[in-house]
Amino acid sequence: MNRLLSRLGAVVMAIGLVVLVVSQVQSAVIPPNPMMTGGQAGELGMYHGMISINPANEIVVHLGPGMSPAGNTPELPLKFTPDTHPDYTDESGTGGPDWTVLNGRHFNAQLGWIAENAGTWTVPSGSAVWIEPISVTGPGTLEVLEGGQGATSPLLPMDQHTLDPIFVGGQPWKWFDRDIADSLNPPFIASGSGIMTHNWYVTDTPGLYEVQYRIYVGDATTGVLDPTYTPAQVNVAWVPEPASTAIVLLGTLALVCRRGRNGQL
Ligand SMILES: [Cu+2]
Repeated sequence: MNRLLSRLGAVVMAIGLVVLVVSQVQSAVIPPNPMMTGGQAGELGMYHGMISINPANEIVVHLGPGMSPAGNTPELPLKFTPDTHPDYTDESGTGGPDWTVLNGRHFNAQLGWIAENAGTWTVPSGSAVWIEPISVTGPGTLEVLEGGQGATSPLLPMDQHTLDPIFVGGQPWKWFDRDIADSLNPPFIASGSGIMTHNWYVTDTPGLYEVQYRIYVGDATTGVLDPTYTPAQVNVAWVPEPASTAIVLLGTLALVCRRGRNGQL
């Protein structure tokens, strides 16, 4: 009887091990998404460019921290998650993104574009609000991959990210399309905070990156600027997380010392 029980125990343990291994293989590993994770490890908190248009047809953008379920108060510069993060999985089989594009790379998705005072302003039918990088500086290449839009958008629900490259060659990217907003159910007006989009900033060369954006109203298809609206400009910066910041600081110090010797300061 005892032998039977111990054999039974061994079989149960073996099944348990198989279940454990299979579940580990199948479990999704997704990056810390500041806009939807609720305190997931590595979640840095949202940082927003809050966009509105005032009665004088001027675009107004306020930069500031958004919600952080982990209790963080994010501020500029935003912090890249280092390339030592876990290997993320391809979720395209279940309708999600293929997160493997982030593996082995430094990335950040804290910056979200969001409507301020949604419902109190709009643009004409056929028009859209576009975001355009007019200056990008940094030690390497900064790629931007398209993230998910607000939960009320039929284009890109919050949990769906195309991860398509955007801003390629300085191209503008459409954030708010009047006619799509009008077709929303519930309508854009009722969504309160409006359409939120967090794109993914990715690089293989960590360091200080600064992007100057122009936010303007233009044709919803061509992106050609409508001069009856005054564009806004904002600057956003990214640096490595503190662990790797020391290396960058050392590099900067070395550069300052060298410049000092050369009399260039
Ligand atoms: Cu957000």
